[in-house]
Amino acid sequence: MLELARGEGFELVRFTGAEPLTAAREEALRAHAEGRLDGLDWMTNGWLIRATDPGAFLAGARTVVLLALPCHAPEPEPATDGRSRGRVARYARGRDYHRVFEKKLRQMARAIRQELGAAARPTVDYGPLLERPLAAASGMGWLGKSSMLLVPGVGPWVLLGAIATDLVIEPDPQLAKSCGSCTRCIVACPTGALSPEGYLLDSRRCISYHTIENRGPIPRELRPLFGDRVFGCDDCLDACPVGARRFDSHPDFVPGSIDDARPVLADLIALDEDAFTERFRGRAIMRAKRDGMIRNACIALGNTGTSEDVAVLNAALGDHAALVRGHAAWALGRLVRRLGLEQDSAVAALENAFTSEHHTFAREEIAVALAELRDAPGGHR
Ligand code: B12
Ligand code: SF4
Ligand code: SF4
Repeated sequence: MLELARGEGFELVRFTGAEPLTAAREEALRAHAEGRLDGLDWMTNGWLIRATDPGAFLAGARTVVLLALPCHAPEPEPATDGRSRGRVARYARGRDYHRVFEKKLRQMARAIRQELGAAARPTVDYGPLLERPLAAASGMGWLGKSSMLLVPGVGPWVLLGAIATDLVIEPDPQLAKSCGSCTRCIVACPTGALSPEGYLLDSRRCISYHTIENRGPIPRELRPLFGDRVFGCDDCLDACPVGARRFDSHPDFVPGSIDDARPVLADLIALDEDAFTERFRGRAIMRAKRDGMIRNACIALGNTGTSEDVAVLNAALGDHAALVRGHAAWALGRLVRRLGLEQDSAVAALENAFTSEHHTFAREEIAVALAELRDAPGGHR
């Protein structure tokens, strides 16, 4: 099995038994009951129960093979063009890891069936299998206070896949490691999404959840905390002292250019549906969909843009998606107030947009943006 895995380029491989993960199940059901998984609608109690039982994933399963690929590529050289740029989480800067894993796992599973005559079922991410507690049970790493699996020598910078099989393979021992008194990830989280003692993540406050999974409006009070992030968030990973970067990133996760890691926000906002698909085909960013990604770009411009970006947000007020128009209104108000820019033209643009706006959400956002501009120092009442 190790040879098969190595043949597919997996250096990190561990085995665990296929018994139900009772402690993880209890924790996951508690997370669900307390609303910490709100918005992840497919994660029903039934899904979580199946996802903590490898035997439900593959009838007769005896072993789960855990496989990891490192995803910590160095930051590309900073751009010198002075344009406002967003930030994409490291795991999403290269090829879509689902595709990278799928090909390798499918080939491994086929070899297990054909060469070893055993049953095998692979998965990456979408499950139903909770990969972090399984990987912790296999001794691949331990569960950190950031809720990430931390792997000695690599820290949280790994992506996981798994294959359940009915082969009996000696399980690897769990690691006797913990975070100790460290709390860096909890302190670093911009939105307080991690519980004060750590280990518990609240999706409702997590930038990663909102920028990737949330299809609707971003809660207004969270938007200023997003900074320049347009897809995912790495703050609790970046803060983690574990990992001496022993493994280089898998080459497929290395960004091809600065635009893969730090896209120009105005360019994102200009993408229509076809151009979005053209640009992000084969990339994890497709998950956010065009409207979600442009929404994120508007927020990032509001938080970090310059006076040159006012025109970009003015144009976004006329976007075909109400989700984008509403966030563009918020972002325009925030940009103008943050930079102390002359407000009359922004007020005029918002008033103009309001007269032709019929969508409730977008109307409300324009009205709030106008009210905040009028209340701001130098604003007109
Ligand atoms: C849904 C999901 C998310 C949701 C998180 C929802 C949530 N509240 O946890 C969102 C969209 C926010 C998200 C964000 C991210 N994700 Co994600 N995500 C998943 C997914 C699909 C399911 C994880 C999940 O929510 N399970 C339910 C929760 C309750 O359980 P859990 O976290 O899996 O396991 C916990 C419990 O079982 C508990 N537990 C287990 N045993 C015990 C015992 C005791 C006693 C106790 C107290 C607790 C306990 O501890 C575990 C950790 O908290 C997995 C893939 C998969 N199929 O597992 C990827 C996955 C976890 N994500 C991954 C990644 C890379 C990320 C991001 C880094 C992406 C980014 N850069 O933006 C962030 C990191 C955020 C963070 N700090 O965790 C990787 C993690 C790799 C790793 N090294 O850990 C995974 C494994 C995907 C993959 N195939 O590689 N993600
Ligand atoms: S991904 Fe970002 S927002 Fe989510 S828990 Fe980590 S630091 Fe907090
Ligand atoms: S930052 Fe510290 S507490 Fe958080 S996961 Fe890493 S080692 Fe654990």
